[in-house]
Amino acid sequence: MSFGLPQNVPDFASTARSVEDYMWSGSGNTSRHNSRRGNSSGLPLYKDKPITNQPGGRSKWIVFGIVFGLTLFGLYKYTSADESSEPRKLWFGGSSKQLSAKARQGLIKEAFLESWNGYEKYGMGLDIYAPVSKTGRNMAPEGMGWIVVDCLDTMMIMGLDEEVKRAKNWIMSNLTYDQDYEVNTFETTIRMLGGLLSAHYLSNYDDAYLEKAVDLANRLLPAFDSSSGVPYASVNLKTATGVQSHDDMGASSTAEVASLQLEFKYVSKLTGEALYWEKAEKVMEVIDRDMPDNTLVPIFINPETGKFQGRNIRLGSRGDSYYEYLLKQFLQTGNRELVYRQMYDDAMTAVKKNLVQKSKPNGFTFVGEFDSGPEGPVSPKMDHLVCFLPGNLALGATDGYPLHIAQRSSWTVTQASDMKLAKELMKTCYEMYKVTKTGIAPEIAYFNTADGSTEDMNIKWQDSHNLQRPETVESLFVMWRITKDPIYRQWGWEIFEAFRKYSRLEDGTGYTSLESVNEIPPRLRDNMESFWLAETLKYLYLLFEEDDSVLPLEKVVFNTEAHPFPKFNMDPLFKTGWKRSKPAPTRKKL
Ligand code: DMJ
Repeated sequence: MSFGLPQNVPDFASTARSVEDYMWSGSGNTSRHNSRRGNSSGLPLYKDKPITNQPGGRSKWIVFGIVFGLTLFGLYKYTSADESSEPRKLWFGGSSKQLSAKARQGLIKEAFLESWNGYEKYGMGLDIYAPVSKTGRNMAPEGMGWIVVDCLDTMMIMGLDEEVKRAKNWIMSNLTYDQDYEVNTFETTIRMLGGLLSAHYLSNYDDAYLEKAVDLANRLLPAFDSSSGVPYASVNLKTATGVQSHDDMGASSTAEVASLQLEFKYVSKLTGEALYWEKAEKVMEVIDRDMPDNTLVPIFINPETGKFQGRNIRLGSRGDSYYEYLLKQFLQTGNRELVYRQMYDDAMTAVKKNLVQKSKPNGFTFVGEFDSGPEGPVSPKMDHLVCFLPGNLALGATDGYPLHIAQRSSWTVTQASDMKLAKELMKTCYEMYKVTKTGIAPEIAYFNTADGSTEDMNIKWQDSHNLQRPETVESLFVMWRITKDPIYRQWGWEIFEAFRKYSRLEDGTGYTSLESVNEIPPRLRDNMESFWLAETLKYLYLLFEEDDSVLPLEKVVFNTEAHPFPKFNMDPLFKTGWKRSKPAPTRKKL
């Protein structure tokens, strides 16, 4: 479990370098993101109200000048996020429509700072934080740095240098993985390993983060020591033993075993050690061997047999990021590993054929589920988690390039149909927010497909909570970058305004989850998920980033917890070590 110095420093092309240079050069650090500067020149307010020559004498002009000046100053204070982290009353009514993208970014950054400052003051270092009662607790005996590590790169992206320094200091002084504790393999990989790797990347390769990351990766590796190579749901970080799930008859979730690959392959690239790569890609080979003919996979897989378990198929919980990582594995290594592209394309074809449906009366496109296998009916249930899909489809159609550029090279029927579906689903995900009383989406919605329905979706009471999830704003960010259609920024802003109105604590010390999005005022649920800081606010912030060279989608891949990694060249050390077992038509029926 020892960490040696990286043997192979990645040969990132200048394209990826430019991202780091932007983040950390004089033009890319805090001052670059300083909304104070941006607002002073960027606010379009009053631009349509020129001062005209009217009667009234000099004193009238002086009074007007003072009032005008004070008004501008007031607006400037309202929208400048860097001035202080004190709570401030913000009106999100009609006037906010006038705000520039820069000003909006400032307000999103302010929401981040309120959340982080509250956490830092009342719960610094704790894994679970309850912002209403201002209490928290650890998961592992000495803590996992769950929130600190997960949100570190958001601070870097927002240019919060002082906060980054304090967070790094906490990590380096307090965080140890040498703990006799069982962690969830997937969550620890995407949040902690992913967070450390992207901090390493965005800090211009600060080895302190890499050293922690490799220590953690080594402690996670025993999770893959099952008979099949499919990882166990959990792993003990000290005793180096994988632990089978205590529920679900020992099965691991399909999304969980197939959403570790970006992280482990990047560790291989950074260290030059093939072991991480091999363990991660082996899982994909095992999945492919047992894949049913329609290429939609059940949400459980047994780590000992390597066989799928059960007949539940969905793109929501336990299924979601399997489909996301099929595409992103292909993108991460520069479109070289065609096997993942094929698996992704097959899966999307099957999703369109089997699970995509229209609601009544307004014809919203949604993705349903199979509760009992492909022969059974499609359940019209859609988790908010599925809202990663519009962005993912757009990413797959364009490889992350702007749409007009992607369309210039060969633009196939499949690409066009993926893009169309992306737009339709994006609208549906937005509607999941609009239909509720708070304007915030529930965890799950049920769509109506019967003639005569008066509403497109129903939200059951038990599904009406909100955990500050990121998927819709994640997709909005991707859709904006790819299409440049301003509607996606507008929708993202409305969603932010709703969070600002209903999830924010009145004393300005943070944001929290809700018991029901259909209750006014909503009862607060006393928990802030780490992905609020790591994903939701990061994607919202990037949605209003004016400079497209900040984390460009054609050059970076975001892991499923919104941690950006650079795309990289596999040569000379790595290659795809397996081939697909059979073409789709000759596969078994589920
Ligand atoms: C995050 O941990 C990740 O985005 C994961 O893929 C799904 N669940 C949460 C956010 O909702």
